[in-house]
Amino acid sequence: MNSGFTAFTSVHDVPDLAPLLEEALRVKASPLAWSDIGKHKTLGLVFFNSSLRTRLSSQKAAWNLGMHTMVVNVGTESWKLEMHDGAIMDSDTVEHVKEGAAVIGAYSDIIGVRAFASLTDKVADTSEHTLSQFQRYAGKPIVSLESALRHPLQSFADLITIEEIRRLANIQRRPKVVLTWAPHPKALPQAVPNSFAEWMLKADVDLTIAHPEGYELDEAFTRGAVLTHNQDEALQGADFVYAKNWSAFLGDSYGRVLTRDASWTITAAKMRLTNDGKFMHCLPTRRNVEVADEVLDSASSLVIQQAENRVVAAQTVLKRMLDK
Ligand code: SN0
Repeated sequence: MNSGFTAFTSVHDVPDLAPLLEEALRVKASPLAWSDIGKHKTLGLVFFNSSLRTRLSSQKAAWNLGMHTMVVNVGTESWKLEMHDGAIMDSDTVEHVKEGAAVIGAYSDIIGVRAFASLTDKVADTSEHTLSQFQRYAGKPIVSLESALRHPLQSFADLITIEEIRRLANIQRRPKVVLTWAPHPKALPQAVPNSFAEWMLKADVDLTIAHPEGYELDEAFTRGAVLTHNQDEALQGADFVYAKNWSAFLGDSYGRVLTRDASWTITAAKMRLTNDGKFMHCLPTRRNVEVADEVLDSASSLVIQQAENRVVAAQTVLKRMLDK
């Protein structure tokens, strides 16, 4: 028996991971087996930030279920939304989220929202301000398409990918999964690593997180993982290497780039430290900064499979919401 979702914004919305994972594998095996359940329903997709995989995979997932989709890019092709209650709107924001979200809600049965961390306003970011304003005012179930703190559809797709490889390689023990910080020219959010950690810590794997000093994530997401500043040590025996850049989280360093240390780039030599490990990244990635061509272009890279599984993850979540 499925338990339907009324929201999907974190792993905490999932009562039990194992049946969800099984359901995803069924969806992947027969993507068009439920092509009627979304008939005459509309998925509204709201983007405050750029997207390639999320934008396309959410639409594809909805179409596989018979749903219609509407996409709006806030600020560039819709009015710039005011997010703060009580604001005096005499500047550049044109429409308040109270109306904006309610209108999108009136046109949609389910709403996906992408709203990255600002990386400048830590209070707003850690309270998931944009996502929660949508939850408050849209009046319809919300799916996170990456919020300030999390990217649950990505983490779910990552879990599906790991499970597929685990079965294929017939790994009976708990696989060793290493999440490693990698260098990047820009300050990026912590959402992907937070979320990946949160999902892996609930899954049947052992998680190690490696990052340079100063890049500690919020321990609410990482408690229970092995934490280290030594990447080489972390990579020993790894079955999966998940590389991702993030900016600093702690204290006054919030949102800052503290180092671009190239010795943290994932190279073929680094991969040789692993247990014939597979390379993972959520994409987009900066080639030869986060990860060397030789790794991305090798047979050990799972990045395209992860991206394919974004459709499966989104479709499984939408299916559960429609089942409700
Ligand atoms: C986003 C992030 O959260 O890190 C989305 C990842 C799914 N990534 C970026 O914004 C990359 C931007 C860049 O310039 O490389």
